[in-house]
This record gives sequence, structure tokens and C-alpha cells, in this order.
Amino acid sequence: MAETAEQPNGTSAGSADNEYFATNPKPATLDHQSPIARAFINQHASQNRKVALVTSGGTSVPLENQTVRFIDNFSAGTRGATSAEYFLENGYAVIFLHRQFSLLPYSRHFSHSTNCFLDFMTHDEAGAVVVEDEFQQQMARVLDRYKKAKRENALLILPFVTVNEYLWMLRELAMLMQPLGSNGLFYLAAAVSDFFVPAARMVEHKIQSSEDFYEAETNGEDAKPPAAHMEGKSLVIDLDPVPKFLKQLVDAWAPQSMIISFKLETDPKLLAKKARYALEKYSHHLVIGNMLNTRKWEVVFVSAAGGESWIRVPAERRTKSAMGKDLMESAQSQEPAVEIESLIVPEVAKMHVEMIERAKSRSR
Ligand code: PAZ
Repeated sequence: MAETAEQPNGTSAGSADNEYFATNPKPATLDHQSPIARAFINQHASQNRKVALVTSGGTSVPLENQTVRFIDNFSAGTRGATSAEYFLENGYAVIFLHRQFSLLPYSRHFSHSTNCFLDFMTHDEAGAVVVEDEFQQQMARVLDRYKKAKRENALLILPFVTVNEYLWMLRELAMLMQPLGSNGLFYLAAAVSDFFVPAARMVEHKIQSSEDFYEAETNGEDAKPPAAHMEGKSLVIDLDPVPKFLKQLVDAWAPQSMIISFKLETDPKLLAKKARYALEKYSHHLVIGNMLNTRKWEVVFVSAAGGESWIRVPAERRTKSAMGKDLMESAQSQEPAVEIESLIVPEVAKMHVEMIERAKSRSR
């Protein structure tokens, strides 16, 4: 559900935004998370440090208030968690707004199902649990970077689950980041649902699939039926479009920050075209386009200043067995030898410095 329907009946993003937050409940965790984020941002603002908000993972769309069933967006959180590490290496403080239980910076190296941390451990002669000799160096490198980020309080990890939580958090963090001015950067790698169940059309209880138990929940005679309901033996799901928040982010919530969005496609013919379309529509700084099957090997940068340029894992750094194979074929079965985020993030950081310089010279 990465693509979004247009706003119905020509409503502007601004009014849709106000309507959205007036009618969809503030998450219970926001009041707790907001002061933590404020303190983190203020610390780095006072040190004149650049702060990147990295969003990561998919957003879920619950079908019931007491949620048993939900619709989800594809994303493991690899792009976001990996990029967060490279932003930290490039001197940024990072707010990592991620889907709960998706991959995290640093621990991602040892948490994937094929990378279970227990496989890195053994017992020494005295019976103590230690890291296997062959993994010592690799683990020490990750550990050092993780400890440095902690020592400097440079990484703030905040979770979301639903698209509603994501949107409230994004707005809150954007407002809190305003004092950073052009030192703020938004790197929106999360796969955000384009459709959702509005609070007013959400049923309370688990939708019963058996006609013997199903009782339609209604909100009064004139109201539209619940977004998810049974019609005979079929479950009918009728979702509303999520308002276009990128416009609000660019124009109102974070007008001085650098804003980078991602575009995921499966049809290669559409990728650059859709990325350009998004750039023109929202007038932000950069769209990074990627294809589902090749996203770890190549991405396309689309920006007003730089046009269209591809970043690719160099051919000699594709895995050995991938050499000589078609990119798509190798992408389905291999991991690249170099993380493409190690090429993406320095490029983004360079563009950000140029943007900051331009902002400074304008204000002189
Ligand atoms: O999390 P992951 O590494 O599995 O996938 C990353 C991604 C493809 C979700 C991301 O690069 C992306 O394109 N996000 C935006 C998706 C969209 O809404 O178009």
C-alpha cells in the first residue's frame, strides 16, 4: 500500500491534516515520549549538532479497536536501521522512529533470523559465555560504535506500531525539531500506509467470521458502516486515504529542515517517473527511489538540483556468486558485500551541508 489515492474532493493537505488530528486519537504514549525527544533535541541543538530523524519499518492499520486483525506494509527496517548507523558515523545525532520489533541500529547485526546472536557465542574453558574467536573483531567493531553512540547520547530510539501512532509522532517530532533550523534532516524510509481505518469507522471487537456470531456494530442509522464488516461470508474492507502529510511537513511542520522521502516501486518503468512526480508535488529536497527486488543494490536520487542519478553497489563488491548474474536474479538470493546505505548516507550528508551553507548565506 505504498501508493496513495489523491485527496478526495480537492481538500487541501492543510485542512485534511487538521481534520485528521481532530478525529483520530492521540496515542497514549505521546505525552511520555515527547519530553524525552525534546530533551534529546535541545541537547544537540545547544551543541550545534545536526540531527537526523530516520523513520523505519512498516505501519500497521488495525481493523478493530481491540486489535486482532490488521493490514501491514512491507518493510523489515533494514534501510532505516542501517542508515541510522551511517548517519551516526557521519556526525549526526539520530532519532530513530521505527516500527516496534523491526530491525534496530547495531543490534541488527545479530538479531536477524539467519543471524541469531546465540550463533556468535560459545563457552570458554571456565564455562563463561564468550564471543567465538572468529567473530571477535566484527563484534568489537559494532560494539565500539554502539557504545560511542550511547556515551554521546546520540541515538534516541522511539517505537510506533500503527499508522496513527506514526503520524502523531512525526508531527510532534517535526515541531520539536524546529529550533534546529537547517541542522534538522528528515529521512523518511518507513513504509507508510496510504489507506487507513478512521477512528469513527473502527469497530470495537474482533470481527466474527461466522454468520452465527456476527453482529454488525453501528454508529447510528445515518453513519457509514464500519470500515471492516461482514457481508454474508465475505469480509469487506473499505479504507479511507491517509492525508498527504509530506506537504504539511515541508510547508508547515519543518520548513527549514532538509526533507528526504523514499519511493518504493515494483515496476521499473514507473520508478523514476513517480519519484519526480513526488518531488514536484511536495517541493522537498530529495526523493530516493528503489525497487523492491533490487533495493540493496541500487537506488536512484531524484532532486531539483541534481536531476536523476543512480547509486549502485560497485559490481566487484556484489557477492562472488552474484558476479556475472543478472542483478535481479542475484538480488533475490544474495546479500551485497557492501551496504548501499554506506554510499547513500554520505551523499545525503553532503547535500545537507550544501543546503546549510545556502541557508547561512541567505541569512547574512
Ligand atoms: O525496510 P527495508 O529495508 O526492508 O525496506 C526499505 C523500504 C523499501 C521500505 C524503503 O527503502 C522505502 O522505499 N520506503 C518508502 C516506501 C514507500 O512508501 O514508498
